[in-house]
Amino acid sequence: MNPNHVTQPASPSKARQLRALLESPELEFILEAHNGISARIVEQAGFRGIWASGLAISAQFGVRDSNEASWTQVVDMLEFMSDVTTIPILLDGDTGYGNFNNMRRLVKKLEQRNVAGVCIEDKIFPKTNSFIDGERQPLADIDEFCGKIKAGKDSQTDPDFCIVARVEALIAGWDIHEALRRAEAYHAAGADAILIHSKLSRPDEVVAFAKEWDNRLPLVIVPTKYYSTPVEVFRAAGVSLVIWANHMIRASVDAMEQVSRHIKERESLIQIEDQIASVNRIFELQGADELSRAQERYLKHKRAPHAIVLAASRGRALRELTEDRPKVMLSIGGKPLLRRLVDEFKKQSINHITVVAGYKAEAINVANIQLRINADYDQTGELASLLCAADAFHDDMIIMYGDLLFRSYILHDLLEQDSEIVAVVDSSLNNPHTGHTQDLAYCTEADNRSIFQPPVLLQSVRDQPLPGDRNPSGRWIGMVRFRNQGRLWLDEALAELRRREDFVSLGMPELLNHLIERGHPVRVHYVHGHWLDVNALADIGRAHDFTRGIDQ
Ligand code: SPV
Ligand code: MG
Repeated sequence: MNPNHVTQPASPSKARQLRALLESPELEFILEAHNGISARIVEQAGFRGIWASGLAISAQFGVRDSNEASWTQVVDMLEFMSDVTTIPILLDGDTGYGNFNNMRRLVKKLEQRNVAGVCIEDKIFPKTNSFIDGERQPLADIDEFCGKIKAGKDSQTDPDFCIVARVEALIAGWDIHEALRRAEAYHAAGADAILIHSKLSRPDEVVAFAKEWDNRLPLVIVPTKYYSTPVEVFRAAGVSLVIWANHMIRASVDAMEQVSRHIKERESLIQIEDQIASVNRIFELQGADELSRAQERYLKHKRAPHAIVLAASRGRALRELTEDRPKVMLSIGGKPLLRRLVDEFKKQSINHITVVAGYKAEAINVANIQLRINADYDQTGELASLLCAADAFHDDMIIMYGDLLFRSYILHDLLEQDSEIVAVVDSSLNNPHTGHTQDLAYCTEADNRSIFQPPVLLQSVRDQPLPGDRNPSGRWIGMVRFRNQGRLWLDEALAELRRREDFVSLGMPELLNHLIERGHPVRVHYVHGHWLDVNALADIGRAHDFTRGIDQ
């Protein structure tokens, strides 16, 4: 047989799994859960089934176990529980929430939510928990209850869906004969299993019932009151399934009471932090990993670039304004330059932002950035700073000077370009909003300011005009994007430039020129004004005006 054609058997349906638990010759156990997270915990603990307890679900809603929560609210909760688990859920369906007709609709809705079965008890709607005045609770008319079982069985579409008939005769103070009479009637009506309930602290009546019942149908028990009985006793009595019915809700209530009291009294989290589940554990239970994997798979094409911001210099020309902070922490229009830059990145969904700081790095307190430090900032240039962020290099990244202010569309439009390297060049050489940068850009074509401009390549970036009568086409604004192959060219260029003796004095223009000399195309993305950089005192006023324009 071709091994490639060996298929894994599909895992059995949840209803089939529940049926297998009920019908297996072994003693099986299921544990209560009351919401999505507790259901997940029960499955992860190794249980092969979940008891969706009426007591626990009503308790987690903060209401009584007296049908105060509507049945649709219960079913909504079951949907969450069912969606996050692979093991079967047996719903504690109280009395079926009404008559035979309500039971039909309940079964239909449970099957739609992949709930494996329902247990209904022979009491009257609205019911009360069996442990509250159980002996005073009237039992259902046997024929009426049998009709409900039949209606449920007739409306299920999956033959494995299970209906467990719960006999409350012992709870209500009747004897074992009444319990047996009812169990037999429910059996005849089509029930898949009988749950015999007892509120005694010893298992005697349950064991006596089991003996008489003699496995005519699988037998289910709930040893909440006779909890000290060793399970061997149940095994010997031929019980099929034990329901640990309320222990997750009780455990969580106890934990929540202790923690809330502690935090209230101490006004501190220090003692408590290690005693409770970590936030990461919560993420784990929510399946955060699966979402990350799905994002990798489905959002790949949208993966946002990383950003690297060069922000190591003091900005000496700004004099005392930068005495206690680097230039990027100057407040312009009420916000530090770097905060503005980070906001611009975030607007474009760029959340991985690495800032290379140097001068007064400790004064940088902008959230959502990763900081790298160029300790030699006053002896070195931009490329040395760039190398400090080499660990954050990415196959799609924007490198930018930290003192830039620009309108959002500039970065947005840069992200629309799909070349390997794209440099943003401002063609408005006389732009009054432009600072004194001398990064003059010589390009293969001037900006014709039309959308039909053929591709333009950068030829060089200079801080002085070239001799002769050739005019620069604009200024490189200090923003460049490297993608895919472009990132590899960047790595290679940096490795080569590093070997130069004057490496420590090199800046970004030398890097661009080196790439061009190596024959790598650096595409030009033209803009026309709408940006400035802050280099000198005179720029500050302009920067304030500029931000007034964009903050409105
Ligand atoms: C429940 O868990 O809601 C039950 C079992 O019905 S008991 O509370 O023991 O009646
Ligand atoms: Mg109940």
